[in-house]
Amino acid sequence: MPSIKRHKFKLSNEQLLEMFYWLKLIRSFDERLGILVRQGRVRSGVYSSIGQEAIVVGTCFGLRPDDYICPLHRDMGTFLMKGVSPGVMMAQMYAKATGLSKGRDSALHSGVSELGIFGNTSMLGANTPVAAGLALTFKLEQRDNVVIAYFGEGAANTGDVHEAMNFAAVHRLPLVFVCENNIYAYSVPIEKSMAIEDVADRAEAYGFDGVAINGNDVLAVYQAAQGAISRARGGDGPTLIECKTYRWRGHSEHDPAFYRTDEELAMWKSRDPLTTFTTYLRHRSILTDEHVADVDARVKREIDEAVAFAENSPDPDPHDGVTDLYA
Ligand SMILES: Cc1ncc(C[n+]2csc(CCOP(=O)(O)OP(=O)(O)O)c2C)c(N)n1
Repeated sequence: MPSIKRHKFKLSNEQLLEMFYWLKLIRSFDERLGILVRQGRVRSGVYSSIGQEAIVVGTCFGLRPDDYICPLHRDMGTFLMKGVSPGVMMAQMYAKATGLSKGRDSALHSGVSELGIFGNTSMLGANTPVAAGLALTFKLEQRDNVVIAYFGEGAANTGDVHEAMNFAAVHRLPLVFVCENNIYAYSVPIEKSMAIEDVADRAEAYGFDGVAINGNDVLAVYQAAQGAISRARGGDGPTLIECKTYRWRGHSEHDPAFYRTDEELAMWKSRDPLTTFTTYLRHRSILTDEHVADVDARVKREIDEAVAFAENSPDPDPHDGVTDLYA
């Protein structure tokens, strides 16, 4: 079986700087959301991805517009990277009429088919059989598109995920499974839900490659994702990439996360994906103080504008509650 680590996918300095921008934008968007929640401005549940941004950026970077993603509740950044504007995303979190679902749902249940985003449901893991269905469509229509299905290590233990992996393997579907292993499923630590070390080991049992990588290293994620994507496009079937990571905030903004220690959090903060990548770019003289100031200013402006857009957007019209329904 070919190894997903065999190939090296080159990135230009411009692309590396673009990755830096995305990491910063997603981090800052999440930080601002945390503040807005405390100010009572946000109506949606907020599931911060701070600390996990390298997974989103490393997997979405270079995806084609007509490739599909099936994100999980923590993957707000994938929406931004797939082309949803920060303003519309913020309006979604405010449940305003200008948001993705026009104020109908909380947070990340919306999809945008023109952008290749399939909205998730609250049943965790249930997005993976849907992703397999999408990938089957691509295969039947002989399109060389791929699907990325994201799920947590908690969701990895649901029956849906096992069925999706088996089905994807049998039909050699163009599907990349990305497990965001952040150690906790809400308050449940991984050792209380799995008897093995790596979720990635399960792939072999279904008949495809699985790899466990440092999910806080955006370049490691990118290399693994590109390998898996190119194999999927080439008809070689699915891959499982397990990204080891950690969420800095609680499960959601209403969770103070008393179930973990300050020392553990401090240790993971020392592995900050943004700081690590910044150091890498600086060492290679790709990133200068001027670049950092430019990106910071751009990101701040974009988020300020997004907040202003959401604040100034109308609330949904109650009559719209019965439009766009299927009977
Ligand atoms: C099928 C299902 N079981 C239980 C829940 C309740 N629940 C909501 S979030 C959560 C933890 C999810 O952990 P994980 O899948 O690891 O993703 P993470 O939130 O850590 O990114 C649970 C158990 C759910 N939403 N769906």
